[in-house]
Amino acid sequence: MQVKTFEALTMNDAIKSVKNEFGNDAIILNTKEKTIDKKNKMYEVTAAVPETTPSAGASAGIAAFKASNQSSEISEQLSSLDQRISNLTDILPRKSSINNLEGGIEELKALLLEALRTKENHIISQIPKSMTKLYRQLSLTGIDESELAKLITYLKDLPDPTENSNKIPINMGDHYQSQAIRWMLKRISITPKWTPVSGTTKIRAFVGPSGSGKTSAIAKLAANYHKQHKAKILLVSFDQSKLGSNEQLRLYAKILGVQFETINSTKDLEKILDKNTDIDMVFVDTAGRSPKNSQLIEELNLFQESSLPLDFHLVLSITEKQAQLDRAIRSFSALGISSLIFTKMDESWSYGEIFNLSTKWSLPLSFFSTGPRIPDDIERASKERVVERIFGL
Ligand SMILES: Nc1nc2c(ncn2[C@@H]2O[C@H](COP(=O)(O)OP(=O)(O)OP(=O)(O)O)[C@@H](O)[C@H]2O)c(=O)[nH]1
Ligand SMILES: [Mg+2]
Repeated sequence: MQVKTFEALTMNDAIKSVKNEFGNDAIILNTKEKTIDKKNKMYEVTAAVPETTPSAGASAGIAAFKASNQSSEISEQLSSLDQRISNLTDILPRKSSINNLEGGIEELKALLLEALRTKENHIISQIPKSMTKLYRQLSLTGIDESELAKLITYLKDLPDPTENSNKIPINMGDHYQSQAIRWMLKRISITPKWTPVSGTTKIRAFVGPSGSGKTSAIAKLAANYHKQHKAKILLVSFDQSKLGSNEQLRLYAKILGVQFETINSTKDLEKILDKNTDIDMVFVDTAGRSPKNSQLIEELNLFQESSLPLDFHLVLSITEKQAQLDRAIRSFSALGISSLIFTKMDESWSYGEIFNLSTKWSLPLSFFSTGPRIPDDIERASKERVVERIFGL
């Protein structure tokens, strides 16, 4: 209970003050008349009000009541919000569990790496010490695990060279390297030379992913066969992919002084060859096709339907990842690939992919492009060159 004494010059004013401050529930406890001087008097009213009752006048009381009502609504809403938030935090992973998860992933990574290391160490531990340098070197140059496993088995099965060495010391590391080179040489296949035969027209279409070096390779080969073999060359562009896409080859043909034609169909080529029966070699340049777009690759099938004796040669840049190159071979193999041409050999550090892919797909190698210069930067593929690059000889 709150008790207070109110003073006023009239009793009425004193009661009003009580009502204003304590409201209608105020209880008058006492009234007193006080003489100030001869003329003036003061009235004192002592009133009390319960603690819960609104503590101001009527309007203040209503306002206070409303405010208390609103605040109870707000506090209800707040508590439901609180509940929802606490439900959400129950569902959401706590920081500690995220930390645990991250820790778990790190642990898994470490385990995986450890497993890989153990696997490699296991393979290495299984092979004689004199073979480990060779294993690591070939692994670094990109030779596939499965090929390496085959090589190691082959090397292990070889007769011990020290038995017939007449006590002359043998460097086993060198021995295994030369045996590995022989093993590789046997497994790489190279196309027969593209020697022009007079009276026959050989048509070769260069296909491959965009920018792999098809047009450049054709220009280089045309220049070389034209100059060195005096072959009658026809350069054909079957590339309507973009405006002016034929122009690059047209220009090369002009510089080299060889015939150039553009075609839109195999019929066009048949007509051109009917009129030019003395042509020895035809190089057909095609638009770059993404291995992802099988429809574009299938378009080239129309060459199969014609009676023209045409071979497809897949031009691949060695700077691409092996998975990408593998995908390209898979996609273009529907055409029936006769050989692989690897370009940008000057821009790569690892050559194991050449061995992996040609052996995996049993595809012979025909040419290596060793730089951008036309006509110099091209060479006929050879087993020795592959091995030389792989072993860094
Ligand atoms: N460093 C290097 N660059 C090369 C080699 N071969 C081609 N190039 C460059 O690669 C780029 C593309 O060569 P192109 O011959 O136009 O390739 P493409 O396959 O005909 O390209 P698209 O017709 O667009 O599919 C050019 O800048 C060439 O100079 C090579 O062996 N080494
Ligand atoms: Mg091109």
